[in-house]
Amino acid sequence: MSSDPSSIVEAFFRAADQAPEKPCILFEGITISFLDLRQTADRWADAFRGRGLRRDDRVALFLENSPAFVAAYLGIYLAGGIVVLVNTQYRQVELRHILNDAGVRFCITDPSRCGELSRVLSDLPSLEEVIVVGPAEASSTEAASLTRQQSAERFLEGAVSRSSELPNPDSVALIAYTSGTTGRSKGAMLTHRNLAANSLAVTRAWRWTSEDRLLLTLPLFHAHGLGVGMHGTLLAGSTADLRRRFDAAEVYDTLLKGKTTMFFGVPTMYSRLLAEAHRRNRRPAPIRLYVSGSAPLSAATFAEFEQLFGQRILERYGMTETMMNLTNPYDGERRPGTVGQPFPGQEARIVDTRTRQPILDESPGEIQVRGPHVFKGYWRRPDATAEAFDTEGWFNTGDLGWRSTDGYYTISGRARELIISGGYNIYPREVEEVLLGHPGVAEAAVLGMPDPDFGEQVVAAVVRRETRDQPTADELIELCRDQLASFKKPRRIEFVASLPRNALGKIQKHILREQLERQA
Ligand code: MLC
Ligand code: AMP
Repeated sequence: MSSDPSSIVEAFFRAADQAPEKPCILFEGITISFLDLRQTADRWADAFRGRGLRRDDRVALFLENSPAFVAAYLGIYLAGGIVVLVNTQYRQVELRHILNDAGVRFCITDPSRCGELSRVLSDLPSLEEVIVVGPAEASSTEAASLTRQQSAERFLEGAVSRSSELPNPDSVALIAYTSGTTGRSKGAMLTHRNLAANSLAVTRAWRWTSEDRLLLTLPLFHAHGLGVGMHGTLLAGSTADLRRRFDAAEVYDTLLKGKTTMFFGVPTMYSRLLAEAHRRNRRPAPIRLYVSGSAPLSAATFAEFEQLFGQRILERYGMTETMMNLTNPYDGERRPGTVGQPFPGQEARIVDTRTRQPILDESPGEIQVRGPHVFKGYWRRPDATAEAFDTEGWFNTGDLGWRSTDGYYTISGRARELIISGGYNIYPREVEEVLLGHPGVAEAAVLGMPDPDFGEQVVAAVVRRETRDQPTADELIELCRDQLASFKKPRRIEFVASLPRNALGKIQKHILREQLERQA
């Protein structure tokens, strides 16, 4: 028996050697075999080497889902580079921070994102070249606003598919930005070994085989779509039916066709699939596995899904720094409201939030995790890295929860201020800073309130200055949309006379929450 692969690239090569002609990605009527993907990835690597990419240089993927995303992703690894993932909804504030903080040399993007990039290009001294993936005509018009750009076609011209060395397992593979509780978001560094170890644990736990066909509508720029969906596909040698984005009606139609064996989604996707089921009179036949994660799945959604789709969703819990941590069992009881137990080869425990000592089952505390999947630290942030780890290598997740006597973990809240809307994370501070940038805003506080579609929604309480041109709610929402990803904009803005503060002047968000609930 061969040893476990120590990188996703190695796992992918094994799968490609074993079944080169097997479909790896299905996308908009095109079938990409494992061999096709390997050859294109090799060409990306060759092109990067030809452009002088050095080991550990950072390359950003600011790109929609497509086979090119996956080929470029693997190509960067093969050329020895580090991938920086960028949410395609990010706008100037996030782009400026991430691309500069990571010191990105190359950025791969789509034509429709060139406009946003051109707004910040002059503030990105390390960025040498933007590579635009897409139809040549679209690329040339949209990209005209960018000076340092060329099309992917030109970039790959003359590049050949020569073999490359496998990545060093302990080198950083990926920088994924997360957790900006204080100040700006931090880059979590995951090594090739971290990614492979986690994907192995996931594929084993969920009995993923080369026979599976995953319907993949999650964005590839986050842990869920990439680390779970795409890595699992490459490692298991299975097939991903990849979509540009999630659309409930399309997903429903695909499920009706009966070829899908797995679907992974955030809870918003499941509640939209339920709404779709109510509009239809046919139900899809059960598939092998439905998985939910990235945000809490309500017991009501779990129950209704079981009733209408005849299946119990498997809920699991993960985060950018660690990929997947806890999972309900494949064979045993999938218990609603819980996230199950550690994946094979990984550990978890609950500690007291003050003493950081392990505590008894059924008592609430902070979840800590440990294992080969846990990241190496935050990029150029030794202070934050030191703070994130406890003694003996336990990582403090910042999530609160408890463990039942029979070993099931339940997440009960978060130790850090974080809003999760439709599976996307929003740090209140980031939105508050943009609001405070308006000359008519004296004070701002942002918090998450319940939302029927997204789980939580962004709500802002704003104290206006006594000026003549006082901003309206719409103007402030527009300001946020202009500076930040649109999903971070407040859905509701309440103008208040003052914010509740304690004796030390700190805003008391729990009191504010009660006020806003009364006003809603
Ligand atoms: C989109 N919009 C959102 C939103 N998604 N608003 C709040 N929260 C969200 N999650 C807004 C857009 O800004 C836009 O606003 C409008 O909705 C329509 O945009 P859209 O792109 O058409 O939205 P839609 O397709 O409906 O997107 C919903 C969604 C998407 C649920 C399909 O949000 C999504 O793919 N979420 C998955 C996120 C994910 O992969 N998370 C995993 C992170 S990893 P306007 O005003 O501009 O029109 C992680 C670790 C782990 O957490 O455990 O997995
Ligand atoms: P991110 O930083 O984007 O990786 O988001 C990770 C966070 O999402 C975790 O720290 C949790 O707070 C949350 N999360 C992920 N999965 C679940 C889940 N199944 N239930 C509740 N929260 C979850």
